Amino acid sequence: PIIVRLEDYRVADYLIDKTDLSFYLREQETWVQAKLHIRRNPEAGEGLPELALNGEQLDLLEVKLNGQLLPPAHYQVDEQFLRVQPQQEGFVLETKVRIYPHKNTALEGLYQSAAGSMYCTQCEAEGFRKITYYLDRPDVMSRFSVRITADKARYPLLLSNGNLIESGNGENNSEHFALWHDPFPKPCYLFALVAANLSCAEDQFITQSGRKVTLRIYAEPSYIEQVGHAMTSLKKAMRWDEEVYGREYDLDLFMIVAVDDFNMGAMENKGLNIFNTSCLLAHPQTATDAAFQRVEAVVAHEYFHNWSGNRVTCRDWFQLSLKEGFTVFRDAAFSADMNSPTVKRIDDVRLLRTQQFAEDAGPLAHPVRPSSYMEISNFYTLTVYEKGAEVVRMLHSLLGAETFRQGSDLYFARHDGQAVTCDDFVQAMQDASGQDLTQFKRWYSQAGTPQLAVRGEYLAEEKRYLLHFTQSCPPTAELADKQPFVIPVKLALLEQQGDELPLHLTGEREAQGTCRVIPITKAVQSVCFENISSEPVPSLLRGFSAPVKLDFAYSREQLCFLMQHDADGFNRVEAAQQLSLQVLQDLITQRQNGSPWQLDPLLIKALQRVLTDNRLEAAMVAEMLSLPSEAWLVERAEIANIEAIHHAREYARRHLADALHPLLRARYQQLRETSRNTPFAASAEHFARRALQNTALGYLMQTDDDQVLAACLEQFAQSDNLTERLAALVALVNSTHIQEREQALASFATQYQAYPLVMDGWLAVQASSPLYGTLEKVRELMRHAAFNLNNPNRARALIGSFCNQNLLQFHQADGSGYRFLADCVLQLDRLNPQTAARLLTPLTRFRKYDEKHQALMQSELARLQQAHLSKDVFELVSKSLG
Ligand code: BAL
Ligand code: ZN
Repeated sequence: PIIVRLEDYRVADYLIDKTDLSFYLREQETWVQAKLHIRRNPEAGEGLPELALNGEQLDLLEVKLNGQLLPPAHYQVDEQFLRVQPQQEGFVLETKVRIYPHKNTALEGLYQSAAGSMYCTQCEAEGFRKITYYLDRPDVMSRFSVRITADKARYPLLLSNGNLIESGNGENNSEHFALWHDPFPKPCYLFALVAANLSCAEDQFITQSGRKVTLRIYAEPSYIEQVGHAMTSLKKAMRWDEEVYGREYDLDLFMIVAVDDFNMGAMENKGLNIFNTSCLLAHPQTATDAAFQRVEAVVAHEYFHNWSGNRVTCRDWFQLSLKEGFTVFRDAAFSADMNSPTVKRIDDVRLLRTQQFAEDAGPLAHPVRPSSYMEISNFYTLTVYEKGAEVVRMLHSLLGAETFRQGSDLYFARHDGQAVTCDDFVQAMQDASGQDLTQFKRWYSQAGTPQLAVRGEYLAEEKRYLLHFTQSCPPTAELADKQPFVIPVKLALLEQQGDELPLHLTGEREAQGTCRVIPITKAVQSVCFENISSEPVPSLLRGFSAPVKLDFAYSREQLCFLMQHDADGFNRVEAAQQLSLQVLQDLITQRQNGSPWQLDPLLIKALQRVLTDNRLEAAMVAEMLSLPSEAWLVERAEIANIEAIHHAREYARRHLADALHPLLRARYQQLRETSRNTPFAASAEHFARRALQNTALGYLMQTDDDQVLAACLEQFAQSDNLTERLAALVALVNSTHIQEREQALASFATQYQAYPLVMDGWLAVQASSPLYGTLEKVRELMRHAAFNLNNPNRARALIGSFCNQNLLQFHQADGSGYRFLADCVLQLDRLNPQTAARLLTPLTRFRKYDEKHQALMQSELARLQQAHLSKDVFELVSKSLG
């Protein structure tokens, strides 16, 4: 495959001012006619070069130039391009092609979902070229008119972007048509089409300038009862974007369509978002609290793209983080405002630290703005999205909220209607703030997770406290020697009572507040605080103010102190996590050395205090009680011994459960009682209650207490919501109560067989269970009616959960888990390369394991390399093997 490089970027030779498309959707084939009003790009230089339109998997039927049929000798067509030699600066090119949406299992371009009951599209990044010949690149923006003709009875609903201009009967009586026009020029990756028979939920929104916008969410009739939360979320997001960013919606109609078969979570097509049902449907009985929060976040994310992505888009795909990093940052701030900001931040940092840090440390590490790719679909990564959002978040911290808003206003005003770069975004922030952000931009070009080592030094006689910072960043494929980053460190100093000290830096006239953001810009840098009368405990990197690995040698007593006193909620929980991490690392070493278990009683005491502190919010208690995940323990290890990690963590859970039993039980009973007597609500308070209740239940089920089993069964049978029911099921599946477990699994399957998304949970629970989700069980479930390899959600729920959540079984010493994944990837690659490539991730993380495991993982990658692979999987395999 060809490697595409950022340095080779050139402006397009031609532009397409107007795009008129006609679709004829017929049973076994679809015809697409395109009429493109093309002109020479004045920025591209002299002369009339050849026009090369992208096109893949298209049967070309006809080409016309300025209305004249072009004989085949006057154009060239191959598997990737249609080439024509223009004779004028401006001309009209028409093509007619035939495509086969019913055979499209890759779910890119135009395809049929839900067993053929609907047509839908996914064009980002390069799916449009599978629909018609076009300049499929984001810097070519065009005004689209789209005419769709299809069978009236089967597809009564015909949708595209923008406004409906006309509709009526087709030439053929059984058919009808709709004509849509989108007044906003857009790149073709934002094109969308839907033809289906769906129900609709309708609402409206009055914008800040008083315009009425009609809101429609379309879903299968059996799903329509589950879209209310999405609609509420949409209206909240529209209001929030006006209030926080001054962004108003710009069309009279905003539509969302839910589809079953979708590679991504959702897609921000102009005026016509298409959503994976997993990110749109939410009803208490069929969606967990996590799903409620995901729906709210993704609905907002796609809506926010209308400005950060659509009105201002990317010049090329290397700039993907321009829209994704910024939009993830925006949706995270929205979710924080709608729910608990601390919990939201903890969740985001957890994902970043386990998954993105692992990506940064593996063979697929790449900068937030990558410099080359074979297949752009492989770059919809945690680095581009999550680390990209952290980069924007750091700008927000460094500039302050007000100046950041001025920068964002300037960015939107300056670039509205344009396709721009990450540099343009930073430039707007620089111009608005007057701060030189040249060094800051290294975050976009250097991959790898920086390490930030910090040492405190107290000078009693001088009443000074110094913090010595040393930053470094491991080499990655694109760059060995990294230049220092700008690392904003938000910090406070706590005196012995736990109060924050005034922060007076040497050289300043007076103290400025008690919590500050200090930019660390050099490889080695010290910061000195004046008037410190006794040695403080620093609260560093508050709210995780930079995506770095912080290393400060906290004693366990200091961590207990921070757990009790830190005013920063994130760091308070972080202290608990760091304490648990230290204790677990002791246990892992004990397991590896064959020495007896010795769990540091300090952790028990600290958690007892957490459970008895009545002022502590339930959400905080739940977070502090949760032990670091196996994935995080892997990330923290030099060489991860999964067996030791798993058993050490299980030992800690059992030991803590016994030690905290009375407190956990009392708390559980009280919370379950409240849940029983309170109707479900999707609110932060309810999420927190259920989180703590379920955490307590998880611990309690580690103990031999028949009353706990009874309580678990009661919760499973009587809860009014899926969060409680599923948590009880997880506890049962991971218990030794075989009969109860089997009964629960069977009754769950009967109850929810008509709800594929709930059955995904059922598959995932079994695949994730180290006791139960053995490989044989997973293979058996692949033959279950609830599973279907063609559907990405099912593949992720079963295969993805086994390989990512069930580390003990996946990393079995005989390599059977690795072989299983490689087999699945091979099979899926023939159907859906994007999803196959995504599933492969765990095999690419081999660097973390011992030689034996590494060899087994690499031999599966090598086996894959011998096969006929898609570009997607080939790129990951070849880069992993180096
Ligand atoms: N643009 C692809 C899906 C998303 O990030 O919104
Ligand atoms: Zn996005």
